[in-house]
Amino acid sequence: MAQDSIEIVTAARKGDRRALARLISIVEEHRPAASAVLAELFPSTGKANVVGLTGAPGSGKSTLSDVIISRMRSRGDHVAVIAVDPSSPFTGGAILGDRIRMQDHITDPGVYIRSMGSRGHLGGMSAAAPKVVTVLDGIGFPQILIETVGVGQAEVEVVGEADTTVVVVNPGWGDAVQANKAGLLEIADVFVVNKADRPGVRETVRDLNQMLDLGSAREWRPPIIETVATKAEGSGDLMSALDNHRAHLVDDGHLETKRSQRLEATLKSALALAAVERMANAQESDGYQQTLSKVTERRLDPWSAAQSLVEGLNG
Ligand SMILES: Nc1nc2c(ncn2[C@@H]2O[C@H](COP(=O)(O)OP(=O)(O)O)[C@@H](O)[C@H]2O)c(=O)[nH]1
Ligand SMILES: [Mg+2]
Repeated sequence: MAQDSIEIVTAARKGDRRALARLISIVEEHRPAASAVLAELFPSTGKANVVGLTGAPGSGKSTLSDVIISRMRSRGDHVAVIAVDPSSPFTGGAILGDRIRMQDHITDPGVYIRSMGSRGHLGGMSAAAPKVVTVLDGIGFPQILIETVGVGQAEVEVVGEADTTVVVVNPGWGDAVQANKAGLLEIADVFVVNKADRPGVRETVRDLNQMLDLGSAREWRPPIIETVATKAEGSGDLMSALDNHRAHLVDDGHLETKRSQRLEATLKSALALAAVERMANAQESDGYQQTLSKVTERRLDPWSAAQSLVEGLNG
């Protein structure tokens, strides 16, 4: 088993995309081979630049991802994309105007796109995301993009895996306010006002600036970039903003701190999950039925019963 999974890792490192897809499924679905895969890959992680994009459905995240992919590819970098957005064209659901360009990327061996369902993972998507990032980083992708809808807490947490978080809003009354309410203001490293070909750009930029002024002082003030993703307008500014944020993180040692904190958070949630799994095993132990009978017969209280079952596991 372990040997098999190491062979899959080796194949994936050589560029075998089917092997990579298998690795991701293994860790996502928490299959028995997951431990060996993660143990093998983890030591080579910490090299990728991870960029998260979040914002309301339809704000243009996928179109922007497409633009960013093109820019990164023209620099020669390989790019992996994790699309958590259920409305994403990457999922093959919606067929959008940018389909043709997207197909270019799909056939580009330097781009790997993987969609992640928001259900069906043990511990939820936020537990699966760090593992998927570990696989992509460990395989050697220098650039990882995570696209997610900025609505639910879980989705926002997934973006927490990113070194740089881009929050996408659109021009129009109240969009910036909505983003603020969804908790996106605090997590933004870069704001993008996409669809800048539409009216209301100035107002939206002003709203964002006002909200940033009202917030607590930060070492990094998120720049506000205007883009028309469908025409790749503003893509140069966006790439500069991403580079500047990256440089800020690296220069002042923030990247190390951020990553250490993220690893601690991952350890804590992995620990909680491991505990839950272990406790679930307790329900299958020999003593469980006996203990349950004692509880239903009111000979033993449920709290002491739980305690003794947990103690029974140690050994
Ligand atoms: N007018 C205009 N439309 C855009 C722009 N960017 C994206 N769109 C369109 O907005 C729609 C949603 O874009 P998509 O990237 O799928 O949004 P997502 O749901 O956030 O990923 C698509 O029809 C895009 O073609 C833009 O800058 N201007
Ligand atoms: Mg999308």
